[in-house]
Amino acid sequence: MRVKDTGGLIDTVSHIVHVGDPGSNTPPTARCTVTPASGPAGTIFTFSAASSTDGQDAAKDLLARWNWYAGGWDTDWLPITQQQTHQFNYTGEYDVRVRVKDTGALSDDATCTVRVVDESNTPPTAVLAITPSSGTITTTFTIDPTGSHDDEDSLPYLSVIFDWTDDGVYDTSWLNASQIQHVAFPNVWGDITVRMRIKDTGGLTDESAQTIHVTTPYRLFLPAIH
Ligand SMILES: [Ca+2]
Ligand SMILES: [Ca+2]
Repeated sequence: MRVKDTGGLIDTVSHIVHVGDPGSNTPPTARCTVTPASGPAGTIFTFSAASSTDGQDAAKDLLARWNWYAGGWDTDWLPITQQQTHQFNYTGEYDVRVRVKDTGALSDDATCTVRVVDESNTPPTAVLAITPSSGTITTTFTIDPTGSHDDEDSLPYLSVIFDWTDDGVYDTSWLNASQIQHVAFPNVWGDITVRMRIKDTGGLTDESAQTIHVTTPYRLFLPAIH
């Protein structure tokens, strides 16, 4: 780097950087663990990257640096065996990032998610109303979650997710709890249990289910067996 002043006088400084062939070195595998995983504001979370591994270097030779929020790194390079503690002042979910570096300067990132909860928060109550309670495969059912309630959050701040056929797999994304859904069941009939999970802004949940009966509108004539 050369610096020139307004009188034209110059000074120069240089730094050598080494660009090496990684050869047979392979990057480490970063791992992040945290205890506890959640707590109220002010909780001291303890983070560790000590379970990170590398194909060439022993754990004592691996270095880690930490990032508590989005943005730049918050620590220098430290031994991975050195635990880190951090507190968060506001409720929410935080993705804490760690970068682990081996002696060959190859690196890997891992993330720990911690949840800072409002301890005074109480869970919502899920209320699911499906009408009609029985119909055919051409019936459009009205799925009404709006009887649900929460002591802290009003209805539009609550989210609901549905498992239409009670197979344990949710079939929607998180939807606004103030929205009424209209759903038909053209491919299944019999007793169908619709399951709904509701979530408040603090992440607390409740569940409700209702069983409806769906028949085919066609008369099925089964063969008689003699
Ligand atoms: Ca390596
Ligand atoms: Ca609540």
